[in-house]
Amino acid sequence: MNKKEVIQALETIAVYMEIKGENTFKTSAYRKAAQALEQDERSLAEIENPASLSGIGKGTAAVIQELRDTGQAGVLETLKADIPEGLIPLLDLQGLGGRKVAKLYQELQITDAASLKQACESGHVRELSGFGAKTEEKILAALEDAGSRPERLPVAFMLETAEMLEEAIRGLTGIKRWARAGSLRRMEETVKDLDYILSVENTDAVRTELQELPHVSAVIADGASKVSLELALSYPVQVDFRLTDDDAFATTLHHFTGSKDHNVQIRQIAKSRGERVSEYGIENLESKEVTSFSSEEAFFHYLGLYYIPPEARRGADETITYQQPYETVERSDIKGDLHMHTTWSDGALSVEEMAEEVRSRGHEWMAVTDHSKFLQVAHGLDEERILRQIEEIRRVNEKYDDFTVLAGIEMDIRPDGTLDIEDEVLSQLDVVIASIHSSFSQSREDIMMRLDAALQHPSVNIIAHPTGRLIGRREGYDADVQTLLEKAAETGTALELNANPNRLDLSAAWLRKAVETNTVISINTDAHTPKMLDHMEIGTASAKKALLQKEQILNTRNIDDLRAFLEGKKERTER
Ligand code: DGT
Ligand code: CA
Ligand code: CA
Ligand code: ZN
Repeated sequence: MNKKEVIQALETIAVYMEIKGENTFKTSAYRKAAQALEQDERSLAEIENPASLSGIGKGTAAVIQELRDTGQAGVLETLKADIPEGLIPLLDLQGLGGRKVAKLYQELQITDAASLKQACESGHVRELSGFGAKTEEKILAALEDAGSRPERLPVAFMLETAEMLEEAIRGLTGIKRWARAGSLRRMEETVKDLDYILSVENTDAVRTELQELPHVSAVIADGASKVSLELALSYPVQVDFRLTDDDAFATTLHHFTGSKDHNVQIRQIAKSRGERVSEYGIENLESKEVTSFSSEEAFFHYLGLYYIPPEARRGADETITYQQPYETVERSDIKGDLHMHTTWSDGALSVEEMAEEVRSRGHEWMAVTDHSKFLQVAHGLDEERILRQIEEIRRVNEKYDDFTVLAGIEMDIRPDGTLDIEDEVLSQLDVVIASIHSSFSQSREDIMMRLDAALQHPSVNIIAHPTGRLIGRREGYDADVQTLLEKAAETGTALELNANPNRLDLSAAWLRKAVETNTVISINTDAHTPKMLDHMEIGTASAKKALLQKEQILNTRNIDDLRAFLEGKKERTER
């Protein structure tokens, strides 16, 4: 386990103990230990003896070591076994936390969503001290929300589901080739159901095998060309498998990749040539002859088009763009990542460990951009700690001659429009990211005033997550994105394409506008853990959807060109 995971486990232990009714002395020992770890700038590997930290006693130190070395802890496992399973999801309900759930369990013997609902409806919950009629109402509303599946789920959730499923698909026999299709292949922000195309020889055998996949809770359809299943996960998820012979694989894949609007355009192109496209191939309407294709690429070529990446099949202008050779951006064009966190704020690894992780992904440069002091929950850095961190970053950077570690900060733009860090310190950093993490409900005017303060500042290079949304969960703040795009271009500031699949702002539609305004885009993972560095793949897919080209994307530059961009803003403002 890395530091972030250990801190989470310690907090979970505290909550579970609270639910069980253990005394506050015990629970607060775990909370204190979590805090002590959080406050320390070193990663877990670097803290040899956790008991040496103030706030960590012998007992909790042993638990930390156990978690670090084995990924598990005896106390936590025992607690999990003791607590009714149904209570755990209640902890995530809006308005409920450890203390409230503990009370519900201990005083009303509530053990799951059903018993909670019943207690609310019969008015028992409002009688508990610290609860009231309003709380009761809110709990009922939250229970309702949690029970129903939204029609479309965030791509982050569906990607995880798909990866789990594909692990199993790879183990199936009798499949010649297979591919993702539908909205997930197109990397839409939200996805309704999963689609796969399978090239099979013996349909019957595969049909049976599919129904034995893990988590299958219902068979919705079971035919010779289509098997639809329902998986029971934290939400029910439908998966459509199209079974085809190998000759029709490419056209079936194209057909069921969509989008619907893209397919309409393709059909029109064929029609104008006296042909008809179907999932089985392209039919000449006169001779009735059907041509099949070995790949989607061959299919597009036949229609006079270059290969259109699935992400770009929006039914916008892609069938015009791809009449000529056209290059968007590929993962292999990406040379670095400018937004990530370390144990100095709320990240999982130290500067040095993070550098190793980024370098092992084939990158040439990176920037460490921890939070600034306004973000107290993330243990943000003040001026003094920034200066110390710069020294640390320079030390790590010295180790490499093929890799550059830049010193940066993710600085808060405070609610009143002031910037969180003094100019004198900002000017010593290589990269400054500015972002809004507070007062999201301000008027558009106030939000734009805040963003403008950052745009106009000579040291600010990037505005991070420029809308602040969380897909499926939170709308974000009210920014005038068009103006933001224009002003960013004017001032030599880049806007972030946040690669985290829960965020993905800017959206594809706005990125497409960025082509017109000629705004530089920085694809940033905003990684807090090493695994999150892999979100670069998702960010790149998002850029592809908008048909962005290499030149517009900061990450495709080599270190010298990157530095030229970063320093360009200072020079421009000094003129
Ligand atoms: P969603 O709503 O996130 O599942 O989006 P898609 O695009 O995956 O939609 P889906 O699963 O209904 O269908 C997959 C693709 O199949 C869709 O993009 C277009 C294509 N398609 C071709 N013919 C049909 C049809 O008759 N019905 C539907 N629903 N899709 C079709
Ligand atoms: Ca679908
Ligand atoms: Ca489908
Ligand atoms: Zn960040």
